Amino acid sequence: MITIGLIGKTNVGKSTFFSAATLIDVPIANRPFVTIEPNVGIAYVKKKCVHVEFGVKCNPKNSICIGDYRFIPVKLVDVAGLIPGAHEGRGLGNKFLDDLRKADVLIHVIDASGSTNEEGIPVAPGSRDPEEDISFIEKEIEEWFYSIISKDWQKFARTVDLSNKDPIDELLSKLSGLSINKYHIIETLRETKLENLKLMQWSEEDLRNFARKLREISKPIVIAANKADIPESRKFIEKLKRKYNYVIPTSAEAELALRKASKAGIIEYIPGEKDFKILKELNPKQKEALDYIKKNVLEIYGSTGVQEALNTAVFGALSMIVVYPVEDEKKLTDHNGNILPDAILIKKGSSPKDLASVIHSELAKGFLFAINVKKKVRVGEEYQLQDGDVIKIVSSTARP
Ligand SMILES: Nc1nc2c(ncn2[C@@H]2O[C@H](COP(=O)(O)OP(=O)(O)OP(=O)(O)O)[C@@H](O)[C@H]2O)c(=O)[nH]1
Ligand SMILES: [Mg+2]
Repeated sequence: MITIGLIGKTNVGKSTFFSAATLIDVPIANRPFVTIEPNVGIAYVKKKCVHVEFGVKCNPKNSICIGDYRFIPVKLVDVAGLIPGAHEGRGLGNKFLDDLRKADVLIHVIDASGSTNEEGIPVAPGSRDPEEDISFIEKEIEEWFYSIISKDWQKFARTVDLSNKDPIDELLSKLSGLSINKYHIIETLRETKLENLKLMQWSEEDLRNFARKLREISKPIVIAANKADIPESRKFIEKLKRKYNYVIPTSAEAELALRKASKAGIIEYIPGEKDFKILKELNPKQKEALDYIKKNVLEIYGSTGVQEALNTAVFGALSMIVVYPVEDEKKLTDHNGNILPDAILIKKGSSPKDLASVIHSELAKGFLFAINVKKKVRVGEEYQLQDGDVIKIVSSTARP
């Protein structure tokens, strides 16, 4: 399962984001260092379900379908917050970043309203420029990568250089557990122009460049510009959007309130939507809270942004698509008769055989061809899967 890590300065709303996305109750408070041990839970990315195109009703097994949308599970990890100098041991240090080793992508939650100083202590909205938080956090993440890579480097480099071993394989095993694959290493070596240099010849600067690039490639970052409900955030968000690739205004607090109200049956709300329906008589406090969300979040940004941030991490930063494998291409079912049971997240550019290996290695071993069910054509290994494809795999090795 894809793992998304939440990182950021302390007291910016990481745990609020986590709780809103997973509906797991965790400690949240307006002071630094509330979270110490990581919180792990299941969140969902959202895509228009392919059942709509076929005009059928689906029976989801590995995911959930609400209205026209398929919600596909991903793992979400919320960790303790950082302050500048964490790698030198300030605040809680940065050792807990090890809880993010398995993350495939990071959502960097910032206080876009500028209402917490560099130590995470509450200050008047607008008084801290959130851009400064982005640079120090990225530096801390880089330091963390660097410390893992540079550990015992001299010895490692000498051993690899003096042996006949492939440096790429050796780097891969040195970094195992960091959710890094061969492609990440090859790409990093190419971009840092280190591919033809012996490891022993790498300078300190080369090692730093390698660490920085590897982080960018193996754990891309999406920025959740949180506390977007506070008016002071608007000017900062405009500025950030011009400078960074993925900046999603979020109000984790609004999403948490809407999800809780929906669970309690007070409103009807589908995560990521721009509106909700009131189902019950509201008390004045509830009415005030929902009006605030409508006026300061939904009417301005079109959603609370939490779903969009999750979606951007998976479909944007990780370039994943959704594919629906079926066993019966006429009925769109698995062998138990479930219609469109599974929605699989897979990298853009993957082939039907890649899909087979995601489902089961046996299925991939005997891969013969696949059927593109929408187009009603046979496709081979060379076919590039498209988002929303429904695929039947034909293999000589039976499915276990
Ligand atoms: N206005 C506003 N406040 C928010 C939002 N999200 C979180 N908060 C508040 O920000 C404070 C910190 O929230 P947490 O979720 O505990 O922050 P954290 O980043 O997990 O903090 P630590 O675990 O202590 O590092 C709480 O008072 C939240 O209610 C938001 O979208 N808007
Ligand atoms: Mg927290």
